[in-house]
Amino acid sequence: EQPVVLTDTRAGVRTLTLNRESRLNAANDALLLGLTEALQAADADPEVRVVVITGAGRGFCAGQDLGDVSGRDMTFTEHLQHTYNPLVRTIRGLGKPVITAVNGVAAGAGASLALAGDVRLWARSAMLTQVFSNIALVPDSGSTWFLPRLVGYHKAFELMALADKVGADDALRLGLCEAAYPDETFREDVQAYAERLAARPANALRLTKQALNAAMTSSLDEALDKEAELQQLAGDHWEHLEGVTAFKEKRAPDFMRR
Ligand code: T3D
Repeated sequence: EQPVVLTDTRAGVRTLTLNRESRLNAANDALLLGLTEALQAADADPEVRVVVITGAGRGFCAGQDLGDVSGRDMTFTEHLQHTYNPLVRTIRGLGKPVITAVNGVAAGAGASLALAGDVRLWARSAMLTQVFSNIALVPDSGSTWFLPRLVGYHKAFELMALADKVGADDALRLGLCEAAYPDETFREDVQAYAERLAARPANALRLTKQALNAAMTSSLDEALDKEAELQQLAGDHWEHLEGVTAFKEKRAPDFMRR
């Protein structure tokens, strides 16, 4: 049987592909726990500089597999705390950039996953829908946190209440993705973007991610203190010396050397 999360590494880019194609990669526990584990493994692997999460086939992720809910031996609260919440925390806490490469429909918790990446790249035919209210649930897996910060309270409420489908043009306009690429070249375009990111200074990006995530819930005062603390860690790293030396020598910096 095929694994529910496929792993591939090329040029410092680890691609994790959700692999339940016939169900638009709807999430069962094996997929959620497997993805979290694969992210942790990518974090620990020095060969990996950037992680991409994408879906096999025509879907990105259709959210919770609705075939798996009834007869479950966990409450909703327990289930979220056991599966989705550690996944979202792992993405945001990962010391490496995570790209969510939204190749197709992202629904429910799949929409939350699409929003959780540090960089969100869409195929033109991708679509996001906050389907939770279709089955009379509340948005979870971080959507109540991510979406209003991106589109404001009122648009978030509308998208959640009506479960409207957001296509690539609207996603670009609303700030739900950084770029939308033609379906035909999507996988190569994502790899090229990821390789650009992989060539950037890994330590500085790790600290930048840490600073931004802290600032999302902090005051300006706290953010200034955090910047001052993390700048020391960046400034003491060889990458900084390489960047400054390259600038003075009028050459491109090499942040990928060991
Ligand atoms: O702890 C907890 O459990 C709470 C957590 C909740 C988190 C959530 O994510 S709640 C939301 C769960 N997701 C949904 O409600 C989405 C249900 N799916 C849809 O609304 C539609 O399938 C889509 C809008 C995503 C896509 O529509 P479309 O027309 O492109 O495709 P389709 O024909 O509906 O789906 C294709 C197949 O995938 C189909 O199977 P079939 O008929 O070919 O055998 C469909 O049943 C299956 N599928 C799609 N989504 C799910 C699914 N199977 C199981 N679970 C799904 N979520």
